Amino acid sequence: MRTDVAQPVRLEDYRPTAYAIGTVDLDIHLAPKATRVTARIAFSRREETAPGTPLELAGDELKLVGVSLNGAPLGETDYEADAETLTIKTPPAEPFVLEIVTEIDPDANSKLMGLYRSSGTYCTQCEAEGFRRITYFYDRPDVLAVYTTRIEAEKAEAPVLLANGNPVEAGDIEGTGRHYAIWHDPFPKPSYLFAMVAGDLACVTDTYRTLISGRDVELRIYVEHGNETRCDYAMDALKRSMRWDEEVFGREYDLDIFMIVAVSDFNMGAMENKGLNVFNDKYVLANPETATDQDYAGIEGVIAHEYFHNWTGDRITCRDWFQLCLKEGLTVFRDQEFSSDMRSRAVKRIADVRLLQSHQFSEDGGPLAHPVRPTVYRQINNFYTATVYEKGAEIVRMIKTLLGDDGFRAGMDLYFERHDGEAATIEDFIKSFEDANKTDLTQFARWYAQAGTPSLKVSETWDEAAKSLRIDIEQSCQPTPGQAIKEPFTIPVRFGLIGPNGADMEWSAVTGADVRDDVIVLSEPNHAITFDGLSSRPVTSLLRGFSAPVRLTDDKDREALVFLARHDSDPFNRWQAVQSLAMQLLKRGAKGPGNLAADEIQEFAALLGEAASDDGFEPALRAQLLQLPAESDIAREIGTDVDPDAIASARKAVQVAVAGHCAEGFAILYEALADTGAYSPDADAAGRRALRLTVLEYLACIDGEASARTLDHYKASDNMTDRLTALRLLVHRADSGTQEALEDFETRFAGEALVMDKWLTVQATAPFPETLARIRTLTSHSAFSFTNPNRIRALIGAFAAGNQTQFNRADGAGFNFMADTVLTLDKRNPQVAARLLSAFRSWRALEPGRRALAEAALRRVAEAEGLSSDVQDIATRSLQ
Ligand code: B3K
Ligand code: ZN
Repeated sequence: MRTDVAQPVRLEDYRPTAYAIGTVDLDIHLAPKATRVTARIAFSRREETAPGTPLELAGDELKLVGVSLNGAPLGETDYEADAETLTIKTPPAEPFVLEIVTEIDPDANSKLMGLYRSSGTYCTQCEAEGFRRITYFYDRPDVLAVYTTRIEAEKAEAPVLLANGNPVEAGDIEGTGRHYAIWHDPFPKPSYLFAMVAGDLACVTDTYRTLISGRDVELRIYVEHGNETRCDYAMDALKRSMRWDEEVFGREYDLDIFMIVAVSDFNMGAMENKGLNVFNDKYVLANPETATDQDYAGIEGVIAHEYFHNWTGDRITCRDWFQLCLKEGLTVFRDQEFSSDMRSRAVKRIADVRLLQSHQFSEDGGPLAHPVRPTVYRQINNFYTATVYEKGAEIVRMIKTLLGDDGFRAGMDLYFERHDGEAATIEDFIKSFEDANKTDLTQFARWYAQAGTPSLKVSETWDEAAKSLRIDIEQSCQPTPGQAIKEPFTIPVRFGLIGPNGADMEWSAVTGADVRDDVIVLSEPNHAITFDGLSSRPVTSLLRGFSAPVRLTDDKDREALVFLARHDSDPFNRWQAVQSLAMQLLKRGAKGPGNLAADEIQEFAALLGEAASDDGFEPALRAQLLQLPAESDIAREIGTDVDPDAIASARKAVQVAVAGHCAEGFAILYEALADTGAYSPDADAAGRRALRLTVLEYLACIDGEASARTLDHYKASDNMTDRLTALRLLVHRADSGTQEALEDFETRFAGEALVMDKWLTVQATAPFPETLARIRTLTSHSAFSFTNPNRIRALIGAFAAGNQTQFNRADGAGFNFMADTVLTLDKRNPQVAARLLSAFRSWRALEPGRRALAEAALRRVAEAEGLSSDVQDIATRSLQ
C-alpha cells in the first residue's frame, strides 16, 4: 500500500493564521520557461500570536530565488524552504514586509493550476490552491489582502497585460522590447481570486451604466484573434446579468472595469477572479453555425454565475474550503433564478431537477456521498461536486420557500450588510435569515450537515363520510459513508389538491403539520396530515416545483398519475407525473421484454401524443414532457443489480412503441414546426426546435431504411442545433447516412476545436460494441489532444458519462479503458483525471459480474504507484 497519501483536513481544526496580511505587491516578469515573481507582502502579527512565532507559508512545486525582510536579504539560517513550504523562523513582533522571489515555468505547468500558458497566452487559475504555485503564501480563503500587480513581458509576444482591479499605469521599457502594466484592486480578497493574463488577444468592448448610481463600467471580452464576432451573445448575457443583480438582489458592480478572457485550455467552466473572469472558451464563443441552443443557454448561465460571484464569493468569501457551498450553492441558485427570469421558469426548473437527479442523487447514493458542507477532505479539488453546487442551490431555494420572497430578500440584504468584506461561514448565512425573519433555522441547518437523499413515503386515506383526507408522510434518509443514522430534516412540501374537474380545490381546515399557504413544512419522522371539510376526494399534487431535494414515493395508481399529467396546474408536477409513468414502465421493461403490457404502453403513448400537440403548453415544455428518462436515470431508480443492456433495450422498446402509436401526429408536428425564419437563439425559437427534434428522434426509430428523413434534416440544417441532433440520430442508430454525415461534418468544421468536440462526443456515445475501438482510433485524430481538457471531456468523459452500455460493458473493457486513461492522464493533469474517475461512482449498484470488474479496475487505479492526491482520494473513497 502507498504511504504518502494526503493527510485529512478537518473543519474542527480551523484556526486563524498567526499573522494577517495587509497588502500584496506582485511584480511578475513573464518568460515562457522562467517567469520571475517578486511578492512584497505586508504582514502584521495578530494580537493573540506570541512574538517570535514562526511564519509558515505554503508553496507547491516552487523554486525559491531569495527572501528579504524589510529590505534586508535573509540568510539561510533565518528561514527554511522547500518546494512546499517557506518558514520564517523568528519574524519581527512589529509589522514587516517580506519580499519573496520565486521562479516558475509556465510552459511546463500541465496541471493548469497556478500560472500556465494556453495557446501562447499566459493565464492563471488559483482556486482552490493554485496561488501557492506562483509564490509562497497564506493560500487560504480567510486571508484577505489588497493586491497591486505589475506585469512585465515581451511586447511582441504579449501586447495585452491584465490583472484584477482597475488599470493604474502602463508603458514601454525603453530599448528592451518589453513593456509593463500595473493594476490595483482596492477590494481585499483571498489569493484564490488573484488573476493575471498576458498574450496577443483581440478585445471586444462595451459599457454598462449601473441602475443604482448611474456609473459607467467598461466591459471587455478578450478572445483569440478571429473570434471577435463570436462574443455578442456573451456580452449581452453579461449586461443582462449586471442589470438583473441590481434589480433582483440590489447588488451593483463595484470596479471601473469588468473583463472576461476566453482561453482554450481550462480545467473547468470558468473562474470568478475579481474583475477578471477567466473562461473556458466553450462558455464564451458562439454563433449559430457552431453553437447549439444548449451552448447558448450554457453561456448565459455561466456568464451570469461568474458575474454573480462578484458579490457572493468575492465581496463575501468563504472562511475555509468547508464553506464552499456558501458561495457555490448560493451562486448556482442565483444563476438558476436569472435564467428562469430570462427564459421559461417551468422549463428551467425541469432542466435543473433533471441535472440534480442525474448527478447529485447518484452521488448521494454512492460511495462519494458527502454533506453539502463536508467536515473532512483530503483533496479539496474533489469537492467541487453536484452536492456542493446543485444540492447547495436547493437548500437556498428551500430557505426562500420557507421564508417567502420578502423574508428571503430581507435575509440576503442582512447577509450582505453584515458580511461585506469578510470571509464568512454557513452559520453566518443562516443567522442572517434567522435574524431578519425572527425565526429559528437550527433544524433546517441539518441539510448542510447530513449527506444522503431523504425519502418521503406517502399514503393517503379518504373518509367519504367525514369528507376528510388523511395524508401520512414518513421521512427517512439513506445511510451514507460515516453517517448511518440521520436526524429528521425540515422539508417544505409545496402542494395542491385537485378536484374531479381538474381545478385546484380550496381547503380550509388542516391538522397534523405546519401548513403555510400552499406549503406543508415537515419536521418529524412521521406526520399524519388531515384536510377536513372537502367537497369530494381530491387528487393530491405533492412536491410541486420540486420544493425539496427528496425522493417521494406514494401509492398513486396509474389513473391518478394520468390525471395529474393531464390536469395539474403545476407544470413541473405534470412533467413529474409523466416521468413517473414512464419510469414504472421502463423499470418493469428492464426486468424482461415480456413485462411490458401492451395496453399500458398504448395508454402512455396516447398521453405523450396528446402532450406533443397541446397548444396550451409552450413547445419547450412539450419537448421535456416527451423525453423519456435517460438510461442512467432508470439505472439509478432501479438501484441494485443493474443490467445496463436490459435498461437500454427496455428504453428502446418503449420509444419504438410510442413512435409507432404517435407516428402520424408526430409527422404532422415535425412538418408544422419547420422554421423558415433566420436562426435566433432565444428561448421560444429554441423551444420550437427542441420539440421538432424530439419528435424527429421518435420518428427516426421507426423510419425504415428507405426513409432519408434524418439525413435530409442533417443536410437542410442551417444551424448547429439541427445539424448536431441529426448527426447524433444517424450515428447512434447506425443509419445508412452515418458515414456521409460524419465526413461532411468533419470537412465543414475541421480546425474548429469546439465544434469538433461535438463530433468526438457523438461517436464516443454511440451505443455499440465497436465504439471503444473507435475511441482508441480517435485518440490519434488531429481533433483530439491529451493536453486539452475540453478534448478529453468530449471524447473520454462523454464516453464514461453518456454511454451506459459501453462504459459498463459486461467484459469490463470499458472500465479498463477508463482506468488506463485515468492513470496516464494523472501524470499530466490530476484534476481532470480525478474527475474522469468519478464516473465509477455508481459501480456498487451494478449486477455482480460487472460490479466485480468495476471494482478490479478501481483497485488497479488505487494501488498504482505515484498517484496524485486527487486520483488517490477518489479511488480510495470509491472503494470504501
Ligand atoms: N469557482 C470556480 C471553480 C473552481 C474549481 C477549482 N477546482 C468556478 C465556479 O464555480 O464559478
Ligand atoms: Zn461558482
